[in-house]
Amino acid sequence: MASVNGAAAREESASAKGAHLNILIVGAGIGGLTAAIALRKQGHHVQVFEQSALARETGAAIHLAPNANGILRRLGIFAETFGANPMERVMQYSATGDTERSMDLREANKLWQHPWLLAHRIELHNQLKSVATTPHETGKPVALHLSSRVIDIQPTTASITLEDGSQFHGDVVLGADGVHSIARKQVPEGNVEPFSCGKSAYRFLVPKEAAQADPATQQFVETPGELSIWYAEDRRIIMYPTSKNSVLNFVCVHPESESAAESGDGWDQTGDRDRMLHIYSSFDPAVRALIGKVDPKTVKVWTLLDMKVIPNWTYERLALLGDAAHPFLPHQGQGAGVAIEDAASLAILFPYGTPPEEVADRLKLYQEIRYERANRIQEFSRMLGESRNGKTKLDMNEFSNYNFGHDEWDNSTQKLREWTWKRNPNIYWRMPIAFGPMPGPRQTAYGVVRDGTQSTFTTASIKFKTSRTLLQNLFPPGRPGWSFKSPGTVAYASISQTTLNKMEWLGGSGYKHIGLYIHGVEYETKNKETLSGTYLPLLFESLTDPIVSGREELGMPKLYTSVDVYRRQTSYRIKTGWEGATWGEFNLEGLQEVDPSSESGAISGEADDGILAYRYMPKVGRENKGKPAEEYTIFDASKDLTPKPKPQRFFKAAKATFKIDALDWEALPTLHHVISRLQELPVYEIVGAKVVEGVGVPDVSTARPVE
Ligand SMILES: Cc1cc2nc3c(=O)[nH]c(=O)nc-3n(C[C@H](O)[C@H](O)[C@H](O)COP(=O)(O)OP(=O)(O)OC[C@H]3O[C@@H](n4cnc5c(N)ncnc54)[C@H](O)[C@@H]3O)c2cc1C
Ligand SMILES: *[C@@H]1O[C@H](CO)[C@@H](O)[C@H](O)[C@H]1NC(C)=O
Ligand SMILES: CC(=O)N[C@H]1CO[C@H](CO)[C@@H](O)[C@@H]1O
Repeated sequence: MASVNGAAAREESASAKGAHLNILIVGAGIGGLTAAIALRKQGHHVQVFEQSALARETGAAIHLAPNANGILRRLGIFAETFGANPMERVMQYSATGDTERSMDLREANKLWQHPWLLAHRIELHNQLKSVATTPHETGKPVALHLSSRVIDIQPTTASITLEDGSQFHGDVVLGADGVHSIARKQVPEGNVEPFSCGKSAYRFLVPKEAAQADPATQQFVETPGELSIWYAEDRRIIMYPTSKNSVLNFVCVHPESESAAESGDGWDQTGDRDRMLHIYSSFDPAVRALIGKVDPKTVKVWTLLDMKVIPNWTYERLALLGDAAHPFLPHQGQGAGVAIEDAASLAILFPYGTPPEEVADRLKLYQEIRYERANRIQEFSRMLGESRNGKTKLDMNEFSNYNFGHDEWDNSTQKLREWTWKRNPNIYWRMPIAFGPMPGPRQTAYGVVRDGTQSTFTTASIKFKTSRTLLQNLFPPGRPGWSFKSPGTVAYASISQTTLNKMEWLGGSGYKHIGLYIHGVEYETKNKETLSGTYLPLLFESLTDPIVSGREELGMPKLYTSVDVYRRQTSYRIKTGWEGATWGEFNLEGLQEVDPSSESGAISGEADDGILAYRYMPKVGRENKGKPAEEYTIFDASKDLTPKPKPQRFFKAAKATFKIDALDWEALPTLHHVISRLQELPVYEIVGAKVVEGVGVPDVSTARPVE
C-alpha cells in the first residue's frame, strides 16, 4: 500500500474505527465554508449543499478583524496572499466634508496578535472554496454540492432533503443558510422572519486610480489602509480600500424609503447611480464626485435586515451558525467574523472521535458558548446603526476591545475541557486545578479506576514493646477521643517498611514507604461510636506523587524521606535519610521462610480493624497562623480495602534491631523534631520481625473522615 497518501491512510483507519462524523452543512457562505474546512481538518466527512451555483458572490470588501482573521490563519488562510491590506487609519467627516476625527490605528492594532485586514469578498470566498475542496490539505476533501437547494431538514435523524427529492443522512446538520434560513424553522421558536431595520445600503467598488486622477477626490485616497466615513443625521457613506489598496469599497447607508423602488432584500439587487447621487445631494461635492465614479452597472442596493433574537440555535442534531442564527446589520463589519467564530467553535467541539451519541449535547454546549457573545455583537451593530447623531455616538473603536479581544479557538477548547470534566463524576481535583483533574493512585485523569491487583509489595516489619505514655503523646495533641484499649503502661508499635512495585499509576514502577504503626488504639467519635485500629502518626514516603495525593485525597500525614533497602538471602536492612543525613537503620537478620498459613497480617505487620490517622490542613494567611482550614480523624477499615492484598511468602527474622538518630536541626532542618520523638521511644522488647511478599495493593480509597 505504498502509494496511499497520508490523508487517504488516515481516512481509511477513520472509517474502520467509525471515528469520524458525517456532517451535512446547508449553505456555502463564509460561515458554512469555514465550518466545512475546520471540520474536515478534524477528520470528519463533510458535505456542503448550496442552492446557488456560487457564481454570484457580491463584489465588495469585507473586514477581517483580528478575532476572525486569527481563526482563518489557524486554518491556513492568509488573506494577504489574495490581496487583503491592513486597516490602518480612520477618518471621520461631517456630510459637508469637515474633518471631525482622525485616528491612526497602527499603534492600537499592536494589541492584537492577528492583523485587521480588509479583504475582497470574492477572493475570500474563492479561497475558502478551494481550501475546503482541495485534496492537498489534511482530511477528506469537502464534497460541495452546488445548485442543491435544501427544502427540508430532519433534526432528529440528521437528514436533509433537496429540491429534487434526494435525501442525505449524517450525524450532524449545520444550518449555515444565511438570513433567510430554512434550518432556523426547525429549531424550537425559530420560525421568525427578518425585518427591515428601516435602512438600505448601496454597495459597490471603484478603482482607486479613478479617485487619484481627479484633483477633487485625490485627497481621500492619499493614505493606504484608511477607512473614511461621512455622516449626516440619517445617512452615511463608508469607504475603505482593499485588493492591496487598489480598489475602494463603498457602503452607503440611507433611509430605505428613498431607494425603495430598486432595493430588495437580496444582496445583489442592481441600484441606480443617479438616485444614489440624489440621496446624497446634501453631501460635500467632493464625496459625491467620489461615489459618482462608480460604473452604473455595478451599483448594488439592498435592504438592511434585522431579526429578533431567537432563543434556540439548536435542536437534536441540528445547529444554526452565522446569519441563520443571528443576522447582522453591517455597521461593525463583524457579521462574517462572528460566523467564522461560530464555525471555529463547532469544529473544536467536534474533534475526531466524537461519539455520535454526544452530538446533541455538544451542540447545546456550542450554543452556550456562542450565544451571549454573538447576540451582544449583534446588539452593538444595532446600536451603531440606530445612532441618530453620528458625530458623538458612532465610534468605530468603541466596541473593538470586546470584539477583537476574543479567541474562539482557545476559548472553545477550554469550554470543551470544562464540559468534559463536569460530565465525569469519578475524578479527583487537586492542586494545581488549572490543568484539570489529577491522575493518581485511585484514578486516571479521566476518572478510570486504577487496577492494583497486579502490583507487588514487600513489607518488612519490626514489632516492639514500648512505653504507652510516650506513644500516647503522639496522639493529635489536645484533640479528644483518643485512647489505648489496654490500661497498662506498656503498649505495642511496629516500624513497617513497604516496597511497592508494578504500580499502574506510576507507569509500572514503584516507591517505598516506612511508618510508625501504634497498635491497640481506639477513637471515639462524637456520636460515641468506637473505632479500634492501628494509629499512624506519620508515614514517610520516598516519592512526591504518593505523598501529595495521600495527604490531599486521603488525609494521611505523609512526609518525605529517602528509603534504601538492601536485601540478602537471610537479611533485610533499611536505611532512611534526608538529603544525605541518615537518621534510621533497621535490620532484620536470620530470615527463614515459613508456612504462610501460620501467619496473618501484611502491610502494617498486624491484623487490625483499620488505620486511624489525623488530617490537618492549615489555613492560608499570616493572620490565620495556627488555624486549620480543615481537621478531622480519618479511618480506613481493613475489611473495605480493595484490592485485598494477597500475601504469598513469609520470612521470619531470628533477630531484629533498629537505631534512630535525630541528629540536629542542621542535618535534619525539617524533620529533626519528628525524628527526635521517634528516637525517644524505648524498646522494652522486640516481639517479632518478618518480611511478607505478595501481590495486590489497595488504593486506600475507602479512607473516610470521621468526626
Ligand atoms: C453590506 C454588508 C456588508 C458586510 N460587511 C461585512 C464585513 O465587513 N465584515 C464582516 O465580518 N461581515 C460583513 N457583513 C456580514 C456578513 O457578510 C454576513 O454576516 C456573513 O456573510 C454571514 O455568513 P453566512 O455564511 O452565515 O451566510 P451567507 O453568507 O448569507 O451564506 C448563506 C448561504 O446559504 C445558501 N443558502 C440559503 N438557503 C439555502 C438552502 N435552502 N439550500 C442551500 N443553500 C442555501 C445561500 O445561497 C448562501 O450561499 C456584511 C453584510 C452586509 C449585508
Ligand atoms: C470565553 O468566552 C466567554 C463567552 O464569550 C467569555 O465569557 C469568557 O471570558 C471567555 N474566556 C476566555 C478565556 O477568553
Ligand atoms: C428544545 C430546547 O432547547 N428548547 C429551548 C428553546 O428556548 C427556550 C427559551 O430559552 C427554552 O425554554 C427551551 O428549553
